[in-house]
Amino acid sequence: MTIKIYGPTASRAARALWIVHELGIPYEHIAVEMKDLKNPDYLKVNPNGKVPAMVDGDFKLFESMAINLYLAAKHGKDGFMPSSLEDQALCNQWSYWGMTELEKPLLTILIDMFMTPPDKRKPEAVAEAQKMLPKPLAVLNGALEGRDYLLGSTFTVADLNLASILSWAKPIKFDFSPFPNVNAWLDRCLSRPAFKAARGSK
Ligand SMILES: N[C@@H](CCC(=O)N[C@@H](CS)C(=O)NCC(=O)O)C(=O)O
Repeated sequence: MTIKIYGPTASRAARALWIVHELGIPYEHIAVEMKDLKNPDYLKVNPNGKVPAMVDGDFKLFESMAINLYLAAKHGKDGFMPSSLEDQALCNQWSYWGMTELEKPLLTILIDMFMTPPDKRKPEAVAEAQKMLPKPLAVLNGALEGRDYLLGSTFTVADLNLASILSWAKPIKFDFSPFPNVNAWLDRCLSRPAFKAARGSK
C-alpha cells in the first residue's frame, strides 16, 4: 500500500518528502494546510495536530526524524541506513542532536526574518539564537573533517536528517565561513536531485 505523507512542502514535511524521493518509494502527498491541522479528521492521523505525519498501511507515525529513520530502516539500501548497530546509533545521534542543538535557534531566526511583521520582530531573541549556533557547528565541523559525509564516504539518513534541519541556514544566509567543512557538506547534501525534487512537490 502506498505510504501517505502529510504536510505542506514548506514545513517539516519537507524532510519526509526528501526521503521518499531519495529512496524512490511510491508515496501520496497530502498537503494538509496549517489551518486544518486541528480538524478532527487530521487529529485522527496525528493527535498533536502537527506535520509531518506518515501513514503506512495501518501504521501511523509522527515526528519528522522518527518518520525518516523508519523509512530508511524499511526501504534503505546501499548503506543509506547502515547495517551495523553502531552506525545506526550514529544516525540516531545526529538526528536527535540536530533537533536538540540546532533546530530551535535556526527556527527562531527564520520565523523572525520571514514570518514576523517588522514591528513584531525581536532582535534580542534573534541575537540569542545566533549565539547558540557556533558551538554545535564547531562540533559538526570537526566531525566532518576529512570526510564527505557524517559516517564516512556514504550519504546516509544521518546526513539527510541533519541537512534537512540545517537547510534553514540557507534562507537566513547564515555565515558558514568559520565552518568550511559544514558549508561544503551542506552544499553536497542539498545539491542531491531528491532534495530538489521534493521541493517541487505541492
Ligand atoms: N518535532 C516535530 C515538530 C512538528 C511541528 O511543530 N510542525 C509544525 C510545522 S513545521 C506544525 O505542525 N505546527 C503547527 C502547530 O504547532 O500547531 C517534528 O519534527 O515532526
